[in-house]
Amino acid sequence: MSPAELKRAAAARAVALVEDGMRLGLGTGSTAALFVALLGERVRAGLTVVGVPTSEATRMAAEAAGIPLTTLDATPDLDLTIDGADEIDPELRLIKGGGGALLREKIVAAASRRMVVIVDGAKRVETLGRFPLPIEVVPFGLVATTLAVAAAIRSAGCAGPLAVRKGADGTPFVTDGGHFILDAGLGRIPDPEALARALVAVPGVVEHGLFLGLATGAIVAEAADGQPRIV
Ligand code: ABF
Repeated sequence: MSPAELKRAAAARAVALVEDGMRLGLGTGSTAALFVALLGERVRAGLTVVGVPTSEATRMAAEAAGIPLTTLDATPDLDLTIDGADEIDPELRLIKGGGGALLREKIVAAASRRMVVIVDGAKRVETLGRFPLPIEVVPFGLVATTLAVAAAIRSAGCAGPLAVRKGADGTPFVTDGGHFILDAGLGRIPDPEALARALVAVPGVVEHGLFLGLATGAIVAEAADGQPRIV
């Protein structure tokens, strides 16, 4: 059973959570894209919802799927956000931002009464950190900010390489907000809350990919006897 099949199973289960009239946060990434496509089918069959996309990519996908969209300014109070993740631990703490959309994803998740994460079982970890932690920073003063981020990481008991994310053309990847991303290969984050506090204290850090206390539920699809099983 491929990761794509498992992602689709998780996305399908999430679509069943959507009720008529809901204001939805629409996540980013391949799993969230499957959710958007399936939600579009229900909208075309008569479901009434309105969505706030977490990225330009998701905005385009939702428009193509026929999902009515609004902005967070017009609809600042959302009922439910469905989004993917790069890692999830047993306390529903997440690493997100592998797709580069962590800033809008976090703003939208924080504006939602519920945030349900959709992932395949490979994303489940006991301790966060195997996936490099994305840290969004302003381009101004990049070297100074990188040094300060490295010190913050050490202060939280973590260690590992820190690299500016590059695009396919070798230039820095630029987020929807016009920022750069530092990817921190930490291996293990023993105290995510301490690391989050240390990172937000660094001038130049816009946001980081630790989503703590935001997810209210998770739909994890694992393979069991060749069939997806939701746990
Ligand atoms: C977004 O997409 C990101 O926060 C996360 O980095 C990524 C997960 O991607 P996928 O669903 O493609 O594995 O949710």
